[in-house]
Amino acid sequence: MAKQDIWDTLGVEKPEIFINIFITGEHSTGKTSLVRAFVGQEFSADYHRTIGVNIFTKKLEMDGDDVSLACWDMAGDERWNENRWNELRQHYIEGPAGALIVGDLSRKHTVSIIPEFYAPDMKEQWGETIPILLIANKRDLPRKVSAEDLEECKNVVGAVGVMETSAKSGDNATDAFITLARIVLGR
Ligand SMILES: Nc1nc2c(ncn2[C@@H]2O[C@H](COP(=O)(O)OP(=O)(O)OP(=O)(O)O)[C@@H](O)[C@H]2O)c(=O)[nH]1
Ligand SMILES: [Mg+2]
Repeated sequence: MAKQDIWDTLGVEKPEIFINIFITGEHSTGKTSLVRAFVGQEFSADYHRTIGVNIFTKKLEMDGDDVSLACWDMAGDERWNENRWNELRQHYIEGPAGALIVGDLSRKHTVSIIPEFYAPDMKEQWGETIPILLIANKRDLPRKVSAEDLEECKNVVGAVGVMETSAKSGDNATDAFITLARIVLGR
């Protein structure tokens, strides 16, 4: 397949301000559910694991400007595919302006694996300076990860911040994307 960019793929004209955001993290942490909440789709309790990557776009108004966000929702299971980023690069040229790395507050290993794998992987592939916002999702469930653990994770990773969210209740779900967009745009 020839190289193309996302706007060709979507059949729309490239907007003036647009941002690519990558969403990664272990499988079943709620990445797709968060993006769905952000773009206004209903929460679903069913789990349909993402295969490869899904791209969702959403237009925001920010300080009087139209900003389009392209959210690249990665599959957690793709962690095992060493070639995953190369496969993505073959079809899409631009990398992310920022990343949400998502852990699940009810499953501790999904947070501890962020400094072990997801954050270094993101930096190695796409650059040390890409702002990473840590997301601790499923705050509606009994938590297995303390606020102190999250803060430590944030410091080790050098993340720009950490937010607790619930895609189920909608708590902070949209704010997570807007916060990262504001950081990326310096607004
Ligand atoms: N209670 C609760 N469940 C959630 C929340 N977010 C997602 N879930 C559930 O967790 C499961 C996995 O959600 P997904 O959004 O598919 O997770 P994912 O990270 O995209 O998973 P992969 O695509 O496999 O990487 C689904 O059953 C969701 O309904 C949340 O905030 N609270
Ligand atoms: Mg998914």
